[in-house]
Amino acid sequence: MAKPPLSISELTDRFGPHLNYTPAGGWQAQGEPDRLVPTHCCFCGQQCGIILKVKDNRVIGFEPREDFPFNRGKLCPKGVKRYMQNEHPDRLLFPMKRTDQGFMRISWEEALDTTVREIQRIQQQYGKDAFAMLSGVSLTNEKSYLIGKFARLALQTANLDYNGRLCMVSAGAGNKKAFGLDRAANYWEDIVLADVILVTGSNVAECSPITTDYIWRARDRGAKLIMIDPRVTPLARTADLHIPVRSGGDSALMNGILHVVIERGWIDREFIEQYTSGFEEVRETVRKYTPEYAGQLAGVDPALIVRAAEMWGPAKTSFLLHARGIEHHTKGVENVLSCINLVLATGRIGKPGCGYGTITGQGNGQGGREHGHKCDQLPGNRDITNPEHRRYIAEVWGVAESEIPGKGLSAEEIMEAIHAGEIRGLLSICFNPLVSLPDASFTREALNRIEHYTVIDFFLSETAHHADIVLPGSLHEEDEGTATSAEGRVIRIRKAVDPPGEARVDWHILLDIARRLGREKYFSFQSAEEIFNELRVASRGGTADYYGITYEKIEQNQGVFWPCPSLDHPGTPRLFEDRKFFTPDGKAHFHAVEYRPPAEQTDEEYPIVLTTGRVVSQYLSGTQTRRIGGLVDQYPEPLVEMHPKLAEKLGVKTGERVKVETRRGEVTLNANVVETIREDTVFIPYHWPNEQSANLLTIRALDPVSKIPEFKVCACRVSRAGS
Ligand SMILES: Nc1nc2c(c(=O)[nH]1)N[C@H]1C(S)=C(S)[C@@H](COP(=O)(O)OP(=O)(O)OC[C@H]3O[C@@H](n4cnc5c(=O)[nH]c(N)nc54)[C@H](O)[C@@H]3O)O[C@H]1N2
Ligand SMILES: Nc1nc2c(c(=O)[nH]1)N[C@H]1C(S)=C(S)[C@@H](COP(=O)(O)OP(=O)(O)OC[C@H]3O[C@@H](n4cnc5c(=O)[nH]c(N)nc54)[C@H](O)[C@@H]3O)O[C@H]1N2
Ligand code: SF4
Ligand SMILES: [Mo]
Repeated sequence: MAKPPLSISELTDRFGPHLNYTPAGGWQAQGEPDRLVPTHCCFCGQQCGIILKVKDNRVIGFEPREDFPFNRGKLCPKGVKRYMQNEHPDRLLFPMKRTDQGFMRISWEEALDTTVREIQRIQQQYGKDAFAMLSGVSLTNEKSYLIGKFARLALQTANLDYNGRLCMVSAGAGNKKAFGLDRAANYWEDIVLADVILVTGSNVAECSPITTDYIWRARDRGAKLIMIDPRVTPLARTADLHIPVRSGGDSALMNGILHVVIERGWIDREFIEQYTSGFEEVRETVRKYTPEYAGQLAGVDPALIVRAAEMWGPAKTSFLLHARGIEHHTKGVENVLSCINLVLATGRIGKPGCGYGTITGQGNGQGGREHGHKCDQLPGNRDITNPEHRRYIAEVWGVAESEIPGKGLSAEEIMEAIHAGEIRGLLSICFNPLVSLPDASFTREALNRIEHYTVIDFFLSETAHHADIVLPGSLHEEDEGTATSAEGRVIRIRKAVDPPGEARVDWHILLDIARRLGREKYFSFQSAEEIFNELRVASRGGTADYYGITYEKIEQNQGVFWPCPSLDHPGTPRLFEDRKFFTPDGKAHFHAVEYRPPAEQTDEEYPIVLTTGRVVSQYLSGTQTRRIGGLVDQYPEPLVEMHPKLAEKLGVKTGERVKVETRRGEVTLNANVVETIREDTVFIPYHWPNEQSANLLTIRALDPVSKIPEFKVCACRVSRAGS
């Protein structure tokens, strides 16, 4: 018997409200598209190619792009549903101000006037740096560049930072130290040619799903796969070797692997001598990291360390990939350097099938970390404290060098300064810190203290609830631009539709604020391409050199890999082929790394390791994906993953409530009892707000170099709820 039709509300729950259900039954045909717009997914750093189907200024559907060389027709569940944000009823359609009765619609005039008046009041009263800006790298390169310039020349504040501070900065700092340049060393085709692939701290199948395809293609050729993770993630279940490191043990573990590689003579002496520096110190340092000692520090069987060395050491080609699992630590930079040491010691970089890379996170996690919206950075990945770099950018911008503020506070430090009353005002775009910063109760306290807060977003995020003024910005497909993928490939994001209602293109809003601040002469851009052309010049001669990349060239070549220093340069898919590195002496640098414990270790009171991360169907703070019915269905609420032995001790089963407590706070969630996690560890995905927020538990401890928070390890206790 045919099932009765679902009610409208059931349909909306299941599929989201964008599809027009006709009471007569079935879906209303959306008709044939009048335009097809090739562009890219707005979510992760893989930047899969998609085609949006557009009819009457509405996105009515989409197809994956078969022609785009990275994903070749593949997409993950988020990519498939991304276009459902388009006509979502939660889209912000007009500016609003917060009143005692809730948010009230206001005019753009009033919204912008209030924002500018408050910026000026706060800066006059407390100084320029008392007004901060936070930004994000779901934004295009054009917007990232513009925001760097906007904060320095329109707001004239030093305090600009971005959400990549929670994401890419440990890798960035490690890459710069070792190679003098911050990008994956290879395009992903080199993964396919590797004989051994070592992946650490990355849940590839759920978080960079299309990378799985490259690893599988390598394995079809016989490649071996080593996965290092406290959980047996979906890809790890198929690995040749899985090492269940205890969160925080990575630098010891990598030192242990290198110890064995050196002892067995698997190093590349010629490469080390000619092209690197610092090896002797590393050799000295890892001498004591025997498999037994390293295994004890990392909480793993020493035999696994030996096995990993035996797989990596003699291989002819290899690829090492890592992600936030090793980077979200108070020693994130050291963890990254310990991985790079292994790659350099075996000399397997800059050749076909020989490579290294961090898997970037947000859509433009790569490009967004190059063009100057980091607190310590100017465009082209220049250093804001370097006088020569400052002079160059001052010239491009047409200002005196002294007009460019100095190094500002990093994202978490900005929140701490707001909490301390040192920063009084904030403008944020593309960042949801209440959900994504550690120690959410502290963040909430800070937001409650702020004197003025303006947000630019297309949905009312949890943080935006604290804003005084909300400005409706643009979705990915409502603006032109470029982004840079995990591979270092600069690609074109194309406009498909106009922003709905009174919503406006993000950068038009920034230009309007700059004009009202009396700084329009620095912001006369008429198009995204004009911004890009200035970015090209600003990046010229920097390590992230985009000068030779144009919109036309990107379109003709399915993307261009930077560095691309001149118009006739084809781009650089594989770095370091000429054995030249971008450090001052042209060599790759080893860095000796001693193991340090995490900021908070387990003890009698808090005996369990808490680690946090992601699930395939949700994205970051969830503002976008918690609004898409089909994705919510896949994983509707955060679960506490735990091993059956721990569950038995606590007397809980899957689906029963457990309380997880740390020194910062507590949450009560359902247990998910799985054999794929260490017995001493629990894992909670962080995509949910309020009482379901994993970040109520996490610790505000930062890496001293990169200033990334230690999301991946703190101490907790777990109990049956109500007991
Ligand atoms: N579905 C989905 N995909 C995404 C995102 C998303 O939110 N959802 N976000 C994007 C972004 S911005 C990012 S940054 C990436 C993140 O991508 P990943 O870094 O792959 O994702 P995470 O879940 O944060 O962490 C990865 C793994 O680290 C492990 N881990 C925890 N502690 C340690 C440790 O001490 N050592 C080691 N070796 N491993 C550890 C966890 O068990 C987890 O499996 O994903 C991108 N893609
Ligand atoms: N416990 C724990 N916490 C974590 C992590 C973890 O693993 N564990 N991971 C960290 C990592 S790696 C990351 S990257 C951060 C991410 O943390 P956030 O950056 O705070 O997360 P998003 O959800 O991307 O928030 C971005 C906001 O920008 C909006 N937005 C997206 N695109 C655009 C755009 O084009 N224009 C405008 N105007 N707005 C836009 C979205 O609607 C959303 O409200 O979270 C970090 N927090
Ligand atoms: S892998 Fe990333 S870019 Fe590709 S469809 Fe999924 S979320 Fe989008
Ligand atoms: Mo990230």
